[in-house]
Amino acid sequence: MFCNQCEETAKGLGCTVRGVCGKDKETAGLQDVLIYVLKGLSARNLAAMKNGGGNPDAGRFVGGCLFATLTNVNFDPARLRDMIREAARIRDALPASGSAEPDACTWVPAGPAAIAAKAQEIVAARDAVDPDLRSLHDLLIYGLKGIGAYSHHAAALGYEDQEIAAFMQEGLAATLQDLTAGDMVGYVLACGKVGVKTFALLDAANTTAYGTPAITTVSTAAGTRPGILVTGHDLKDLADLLEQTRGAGVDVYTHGEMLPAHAYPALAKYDHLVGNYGGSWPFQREEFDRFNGPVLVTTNCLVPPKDSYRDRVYTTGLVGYAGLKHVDAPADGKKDFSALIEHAKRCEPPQDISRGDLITGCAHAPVLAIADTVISAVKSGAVKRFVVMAGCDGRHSGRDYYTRFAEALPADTVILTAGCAKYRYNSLDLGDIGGIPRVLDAGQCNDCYSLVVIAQALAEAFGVGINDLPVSYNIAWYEQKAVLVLLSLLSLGIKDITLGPRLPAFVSPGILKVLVENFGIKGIATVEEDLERMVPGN
Ligand code: SF4
Ligand code: SF3
Repeated sequence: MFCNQCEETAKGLGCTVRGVCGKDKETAGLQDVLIYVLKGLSARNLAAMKNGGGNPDAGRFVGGCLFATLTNVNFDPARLRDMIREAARIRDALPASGSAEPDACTWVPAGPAAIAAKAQEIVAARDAVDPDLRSLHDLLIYGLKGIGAYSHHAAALGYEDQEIAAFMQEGLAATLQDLTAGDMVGYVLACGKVGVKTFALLDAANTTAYGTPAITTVSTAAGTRPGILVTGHDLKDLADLLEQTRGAGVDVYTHGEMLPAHAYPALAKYDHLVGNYGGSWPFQREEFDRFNGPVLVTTNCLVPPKDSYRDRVYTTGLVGYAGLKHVDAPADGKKDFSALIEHAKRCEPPQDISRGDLITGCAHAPVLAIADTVISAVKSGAVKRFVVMAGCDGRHSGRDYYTRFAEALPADTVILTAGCAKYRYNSLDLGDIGGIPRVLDAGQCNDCYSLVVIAQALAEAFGVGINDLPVSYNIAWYEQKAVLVLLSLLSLGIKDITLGPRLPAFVSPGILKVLVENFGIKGIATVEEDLERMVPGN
């Protein structure tokens, strides 16, 4: 196996024996083969669409499969094998696009041995590719995984966009062609642009379905009734579960990336949505243990469970792990959570691990509603600088850097955040500046879109370019959704982003040089050095 797609990749180079995330060799191979067949499917479908035919639903399928290969989503070989078979079936139902079709368009996943051999071949083929070109291929595929994930969330709420669906397929098919590095740079930048479009689509889907978020204080205390813990990013799963648990005598808690759900009126209206339990995904093994009740994992990040709570974990959607219970989506889309709810009733209430109240819901609408206050605070000098500290959390011990950085920020700075990175500092009690919370949490990682909307509105109000605002970027990444966030920020022309805790292993020295020269991307150094650079004269 070879996998280098996340920040925790072995030795900062690549996982070759077993993933640090827990992904084994077989699963890694199946994910590689799935991507390979998706490339062939995409090439065929694009050719068919050019001729007025094609499969209009293929984009949705491709997006879902890309999502399944994202870090910490699907560890289940049986499910991945089914996806490979289905991808080949969809591909083979499309007309062949000529005699010179690439192998990915025609290769047959005949059985486990053929798939394993293909997986080996895919890994070996990487070595033959120029390192810079390979780096661009990786960057594009990982950005596309982000698009696949976010477009899947939007699709769950009935929001789809043909341009986004077509781009996923164009990007996949591009990696089968003999393109130059220049051409691939074009695709990578286009991926960022389509990323912004995908974020906007998901924002529209979430706010239409669940209302405009409001700045909200969320309790982290444990109640006295049995509970269900919902983690991941899928708001629809939470909404459906809340509806099905009405009057059931159990409480529902959010975990990790589900925290911002409390800010949406159509979700907050349920009295039995009582609070947020625990922190970000890396701490789930301890937190799920102490929760005592069932846990519903709707998306990334799933960590291989401990035996002590394994029977209480339910996966759904694209999340998979052999041996865990899975809640399927039937054809009518109505998931049945009754087994999980009955399970909860038999459990003890959660142990209390509270860490004070948390503030969330500082999305573009509520923040722009107080734009006058924000603008006057900047003009008066009460707020000197904003620091965007969005992105992912992770297990890397060096991530305490983000806690120390947040603590060291001067009292006249405001942190703008989104994603699970915030758990490193959202319980620090950094106070407020004239009523503006010093940690403005826009929501999930996809709500980085809100931060962009806020920055654009500020730039317009001050009549300056986006890079001339008093805003610095100190982004933490872990998985491929964050790769898309980064590409999206670059596509908007945002410069001088600091990225940590380590730079991606898949960025070659040559491509890093391009990123540094054109965009001013830097890795983190020490808190003191970075503070001096990002908040000059602090
Ligand atoms: Fe390794 Fe990350 Fe890939 Fe898992 S997702 S195998 S930890 S690089
Ligand atoms: Fe987190 Fe997995 Fe990236 Fe959505 S839940 S930001 S790491």
